[in-house]
Amino acid sequence: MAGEIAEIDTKVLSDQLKFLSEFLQKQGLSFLGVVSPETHEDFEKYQAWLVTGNHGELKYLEQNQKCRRSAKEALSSVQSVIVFGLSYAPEDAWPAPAYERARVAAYARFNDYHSLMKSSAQRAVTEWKKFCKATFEYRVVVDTVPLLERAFARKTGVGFVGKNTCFIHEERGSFLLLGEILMSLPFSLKEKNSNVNCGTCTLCQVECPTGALDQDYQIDSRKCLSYWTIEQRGPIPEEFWPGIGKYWFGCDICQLVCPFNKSAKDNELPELVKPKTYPSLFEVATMSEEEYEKIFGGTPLTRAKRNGLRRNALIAMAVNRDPLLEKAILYSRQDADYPISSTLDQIERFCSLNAAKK
Ligand code: B12
Ligand code: SF4
Ligand code: SF4
Repeated sequence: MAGEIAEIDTKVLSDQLKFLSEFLQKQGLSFLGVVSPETHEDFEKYQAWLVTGNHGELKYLEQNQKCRRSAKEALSSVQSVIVFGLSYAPEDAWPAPAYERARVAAYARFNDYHSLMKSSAQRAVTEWKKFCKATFEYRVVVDTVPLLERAFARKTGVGFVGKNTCFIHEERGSFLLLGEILMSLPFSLKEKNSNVNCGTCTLCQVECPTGALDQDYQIDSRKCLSYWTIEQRGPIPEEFWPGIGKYWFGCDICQLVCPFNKSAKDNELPELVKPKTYPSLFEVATMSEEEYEKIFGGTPLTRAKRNGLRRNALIAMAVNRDPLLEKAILYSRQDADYPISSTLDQIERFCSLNAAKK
């Protein structure tokens, strides 16, 4: 097979790439660029970040380091990494209007993006394969293989990594989920650095409610609301509760305040992104296993599991002084597995402290 690949003319390959990008577009995805499988300086930054303990309990970030250094670990024949994205810019504004209840992060308001993006990219490659008639090996990756996805996106040169650590497309902003097609075809690589950057702006650092972005270009996951409300299974320290009153699953604040996302709001969501509406915090806090499956099955919220969502909803209710909180506590006491029981104890303390402050 290697022989067949070598015989394909470079000019032909570059034309082919144009068609592949069109096939991706037809599937609602944007083509960002083609880069090499190695991550070089990004890998060094990642290693330095690990040493500081910024990943907290996310032990999986310590594993599979070789893969984060080179995508060859995921597909040994890989010669090119095709980077694509799915835009999902929400209509949201920040600060949120006073009457608004706690939010779910924008990426989680539609069905799980991993399978959505993976199947769309897979369809694009299948269609393109029929058209180009070349023989090659490939693998579609959306967060399913431990790659440094932002590093590949950055190397395309169509955007940069901001102080909020997100990959920001120069024109489309950062509400862009990333995916890659690892390919054995030797497309000509178009790596470059974007000329655009954050400059003197520090809005994301100032507005982050927990100080997670205090160090330029580095996140302290242990302080990020997204880490606590999505990834962590245990009780959430009370110092982070005010933020959970605004976002009970994930957090978009450091993106909503970013000037590069102002024009991105005009993006049209691709047809495959169908926004969902979720029930009230009371319903989430008191939902049964069956209700959980019915409401949240197939959405990114399952990452936090049923008890993680119940925990988050109870906290958001306590912070926002929801009139149904007492009723929710009564229900929750009857089904108070880890971490609900500790969360209920915390709520008791939190409410009596707040009552004393009045
Ligand atoms: C672990 C993880 C998290 C953790 C840690 C976040 C983090 N910043 O690392 C937590 C739970 C906190 C998290 C939160 C979120 N996440 Co997350 N997360 C991941 C995951 C699985 C791994 C990230 C990782 O390896 N981190 C380690 C750090 C060190 O690496 P890095 O952030 O990729 O940065 C590298 C490069 O950008 C580069 N770099 C950074 N700055 C600079 C500067 C220069 C000059 C150079 C040369 C290089 C460079 O060096 C770094 C090391 O290689 C990725 C998927 C993936 N496989 O990449 C998604 C991913 C990063 N998450 C994503 C999203 C959407 C989010 C949230 C917005 C979700 C939400 N709404 O709540 C928040 C955003 C919080 C934030 N400000 O980052 C998207 C980001 C898309 C984008 N446009 O950037 C990703 C890529 C998933 C995807 N497939 O789309 N996430
Ligand atoms: S997602 Fe929220 S908590 Fe996390 S760094 Fe951004 S603003 Fe801070
Ligand atoms: S808010 Fe400002 S500092 Fe933060 S990522 Fe956007 S441009 Fe950079």
